[in-house]
Amino acid sequence: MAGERFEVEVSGTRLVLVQGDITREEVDAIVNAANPDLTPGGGVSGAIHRAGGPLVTESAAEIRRERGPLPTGDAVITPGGELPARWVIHTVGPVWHGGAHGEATLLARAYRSCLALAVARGLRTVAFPSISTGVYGYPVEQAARVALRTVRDFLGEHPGALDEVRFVLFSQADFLAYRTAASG
Ligand code: AR6
Repeated sequence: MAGERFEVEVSGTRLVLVQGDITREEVDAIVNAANPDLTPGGGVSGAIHRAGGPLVTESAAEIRRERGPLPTGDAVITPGGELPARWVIHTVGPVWHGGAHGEATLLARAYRSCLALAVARGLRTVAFPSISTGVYGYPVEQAARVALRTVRDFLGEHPGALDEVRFVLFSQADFLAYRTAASG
C-alpha cells in the first residue's frame, strides 16, 4: 500500500520511513544515488535529474569537470533546480560484489558523508533513497541495516543537528525491509 509510514525519535531528530517517490519530497535536501561521473543515469538518479531539470545536471557536470570522478562514499551538493527540495546531495554507493569487498563500510561512509554535508550547510531536513540497492545490486535487507545503523550513530553523535532524516522507499518490499531493520 502507498502512504505507509513509520517514525521514531533518535537523539532529538525524527527518523521517518515512507514509501514514495523522492522527487516529490519537500525537504531541505534529497540525496541522489549517483554514479562517479554525476551523469543522470537511470534509477533514482535519472528521476532526480529529470525532475530537477538542467540546473541539477549542469551543476553536477561542473563539479565532475572540476574534481574528477566522485569516489565511492563521498558526497557533493548541487541546487535542486525545479525540485521541491532546495538541494540535492549526490553520493556514490558501493557496487555489490558479494559483501566481502568493503561494501558495508563504503555504504556507511556514503550515508555519513551526506549527513555531514547537510549539517555543515545548516540544512535541517534530509531525505534518502535506498542507496546501492537498485542497479548496484546491494541486497536490500543488508543495506537497510547498514543505513539505519549509520544514521542512528550519526544522530547520536550530533544530537539536535537535524530536525528530520527521512528514508523514501520506492517499493513496498523496500519499505518493509527498512521498517524491519528500524524496529529490530
Ligand atoms: N524515489 C525513490 N526511490 C527510487 C526512485 C524514486 N523516484 N526511483 C528508483 N528508486 P538505483 P543504485 C529506488 O538503481 O543501486 C544509476 O543509474 C530504486 O527502486 O537508483 O545506487 C546511477 O547513475 C532502488 O531501491 O541506485 C548509478 O549508475 C533505489 O532507488 C546507479 O544507478 C536505488 O536504486 C546507482 O545504483
